[in-house]
Amino acid sequence: MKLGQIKSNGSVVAAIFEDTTHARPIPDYSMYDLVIRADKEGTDLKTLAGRLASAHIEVVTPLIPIAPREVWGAGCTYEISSSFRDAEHGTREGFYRAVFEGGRPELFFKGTARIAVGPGQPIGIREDSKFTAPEPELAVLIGSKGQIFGYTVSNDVSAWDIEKENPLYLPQSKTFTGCAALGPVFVTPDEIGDVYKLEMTCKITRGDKTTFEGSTSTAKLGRKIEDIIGYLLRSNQVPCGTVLQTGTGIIVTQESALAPGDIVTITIPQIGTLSNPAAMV
Ligand code: DO4
Ligand code: MG
Repeated sequence: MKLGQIKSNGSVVAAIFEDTTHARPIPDYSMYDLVIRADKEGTDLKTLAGRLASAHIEVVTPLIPIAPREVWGAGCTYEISSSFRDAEHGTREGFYRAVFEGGRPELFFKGTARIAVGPGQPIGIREDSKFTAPEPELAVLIGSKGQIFGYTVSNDVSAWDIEKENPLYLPQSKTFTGCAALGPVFVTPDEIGDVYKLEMTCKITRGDKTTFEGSTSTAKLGRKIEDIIGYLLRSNQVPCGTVLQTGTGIIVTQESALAPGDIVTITIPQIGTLSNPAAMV
């Protein structure tokens, strides 16, 4: 099942998507309300949504699929992310590789719903960054016990030049207005298939010019998603409705540093396409 949020009768409500532009609203429930109820009752999200959804189908535009309580990022989960950073940042040799290979994953806090945007909404370029990059990532929506409610496409927008200046600046490179894009929908675990066999593509366009094209597969993800969630939850009771971005396997070039008006389009065919314009924040 594909679940997200739409505007229906003037309110933002959860909805079951039949295809990219048609959905059945779930009146009186936001996506957050829905997962909170599924979490409390221990109900399967798909069964609950199916029970509460209207029979009628509306023509819709997908909004951000949840107002996330928290957004977290995992880093250096793909070899290319750690080797790029070791080469680029001139850090002690193997600094990032040690994280890719280590038992403990890199985890960082992106923010709350305040910093998150949905399909079509602007992602941020910091005014003090000259190299802000999209990081296309598979993301998971989790409950209070770390159970996975769904998978979505995400963008861990990052100011790479600030991170490069000094790794201790990582929080500033990762957290700012519009630093996390999510959507268009969550796909429930029963429908996603093998999460370690998802192809992902990213394209950046500037007017009619393509400034970057790249792809990866979650087959290259160096960790099990459940293990990353396990570390996230260690002595850290993240709330139901938290989104975890699982790391990037696509590294853009310096020439494709985001400029205002660029459009970043990320696709995972089993989930959909997330497209966002970039804007100064
Ligand atoms: O270590 C820096 C951040 C890494 C990251 O965000 C990623 O690999 O996706
Ligand atoms: Mg990332």
